Amino acid sequence: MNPDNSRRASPRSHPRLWPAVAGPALLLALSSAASAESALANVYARQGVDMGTMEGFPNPPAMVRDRQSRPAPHATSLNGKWNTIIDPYDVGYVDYRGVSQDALARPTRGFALDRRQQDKSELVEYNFDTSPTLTVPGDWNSQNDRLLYYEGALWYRRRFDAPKSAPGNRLFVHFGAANYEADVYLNGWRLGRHVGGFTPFAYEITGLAKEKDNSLVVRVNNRRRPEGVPAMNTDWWNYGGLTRDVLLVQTPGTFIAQYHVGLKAGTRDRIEATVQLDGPRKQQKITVTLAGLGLKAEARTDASGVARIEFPAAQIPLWSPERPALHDVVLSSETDKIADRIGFRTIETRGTDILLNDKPVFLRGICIHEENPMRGGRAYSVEDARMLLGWAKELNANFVRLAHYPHNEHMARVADELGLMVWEEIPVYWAIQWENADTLHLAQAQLTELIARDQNRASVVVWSVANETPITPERTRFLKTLVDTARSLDGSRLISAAMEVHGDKHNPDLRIVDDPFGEFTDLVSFNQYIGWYDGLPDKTARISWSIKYPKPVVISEFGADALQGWHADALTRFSEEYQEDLYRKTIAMLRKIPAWRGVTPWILADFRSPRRVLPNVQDGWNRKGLIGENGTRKKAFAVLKAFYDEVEQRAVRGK
Ligand code: GCB
Repeated sequence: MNPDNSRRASPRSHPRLWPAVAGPALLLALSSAASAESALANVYARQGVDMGTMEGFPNPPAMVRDRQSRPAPHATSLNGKWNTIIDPYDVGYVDYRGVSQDALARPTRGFALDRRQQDKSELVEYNFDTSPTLTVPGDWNSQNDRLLYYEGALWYRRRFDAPKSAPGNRLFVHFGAANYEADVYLNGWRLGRHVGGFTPFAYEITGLAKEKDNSLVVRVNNRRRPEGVPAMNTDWWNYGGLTRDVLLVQTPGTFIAQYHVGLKAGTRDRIEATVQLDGPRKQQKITVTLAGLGLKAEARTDASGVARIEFPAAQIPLWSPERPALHDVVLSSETDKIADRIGFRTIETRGTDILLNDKPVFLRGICIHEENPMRGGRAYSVEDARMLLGWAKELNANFVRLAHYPHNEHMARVADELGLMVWEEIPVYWAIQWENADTLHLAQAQLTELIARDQNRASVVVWSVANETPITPERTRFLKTLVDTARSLDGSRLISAAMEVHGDKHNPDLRIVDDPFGEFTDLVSFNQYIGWYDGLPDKTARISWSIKYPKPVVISEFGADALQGWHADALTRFSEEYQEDLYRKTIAMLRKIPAWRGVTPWILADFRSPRRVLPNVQDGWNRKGLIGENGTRKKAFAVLKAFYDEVEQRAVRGK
């Protein structure tokens, strides 16, 4: 495997910034007479890719902000119906000897060509025009019964006319996410491959796109693979497809490719902004304006297109769950302008406390999968985000853990608005090839892309690098590299991982947390299932804890399956009463941990998992939700809400 994302500029080249758009930019007007070939050659040259030898090393995706910061007319949606071909044998990609030519810059065969039969004698054994459609964004599994369990290649094709554009503008195709791997082609030219199912990527198509009837073809492959991130085994559905928005994004010739605006480290009254330009006019004047606060500052970008601007911002209303203050921020260069709404806050730990804006806070949390149980399938829209996070607010949560992979960008934006702190995570889950350098690069790429996307969201307070991983030196080395990556990109958030609890040979009621990786995290977070996988709920009363690190303890999971609407006594597995009793007893158990500073029970709503096969109870669903698949709250919902109300009241009373 060669995750091409790993070839992007080293995150260290821009500390606290983002992966750079590689190479010197070369401007190509849409209207220019440049041939597609030279246009593509120029795009590749910019990215240091040799077209002749690109097999296995497709070009790294470009970095361009999506619709959130570049609204219409700069962004045009390619959402909607796409023609699709299901391709379990990969016939659109490899020949009968198993050799692929499609990885070349100009494939000579295969579905990438989107060929239409020219005369009645020509043999063309596929036809996108007459193939069925799927809706984008959307996973394929929940759109067609035949695809419910499908894992393999599926081809998408969409034809479009290029948007009207001023001369000198550049054009990108931007994907919110494609699970798991995407090969992207425009008009028969290969743009590149992106690996990793939950983070955005974009390719430049300046000069390649025609005025009319462009053919955009994407081969998406969600086959699980041992060297992948995640790897073979997960407790969630492997939804495939173009699961998030697809957009055409137009930018000026030199544009703001990335930016970060936040409080300067260690201060409460200074703002620091970093801006990176991409394009030929690297040196420009940059202005940062927060009109609502009467603030404006200027600086010039250096020869690499980067400007750092720092300015005083006394008495700025800070962001918190109680008052989620967001401020209009406009960043302008001489050629470009971007608007965002940004909150300012601090998050840190002191001893065993978590401090938000210098005040101790208890994380009243809940875990969430990116799934809309009522519609079925992956959640992707702002409405989905409002529903899921609205349920969390109803629990009186102030914190959500977006498990187990980066969720869509709406989640953090809606959390910004609603006042929910967020834990974001990459799918380094259970068993990963800890000694495989490509696997590590892929995990780093996903982390880097996530941080690049969400670094301006005040709601995001935790980057988590793993879930339930085994204690071995190779694993610890792997995860330590991810911590270093996260800290080098963003020193303003807490780093964590959901670790595991271990037993003691001599004392069956002792639970130990002493994972050596805990040395490198800011929180001691661990999943524990006493009363479900480990004994019955009564056991919780006998447990004592040995937690090695004097850091804030955040329980990242506990829970029990309950089939919504099934009532029995509290010892009957899968009944609502069992789950309710377990929640009561677990909360009582956790109260005895002196450094306990937060919890995210597993989980907000029932979600699909192929591991969960018990007929009439699970039927392919993990039932640990506090809300059933039809949206009905289970009894344990009220138990957790009552606890959160109590914690909130105590905080208000200052106890
Ligand atoms: C865990 C995993 C989570 C599972 C959950 C369960 O520890 O982190 O992904 O879904 O347990 O339900 O067993």
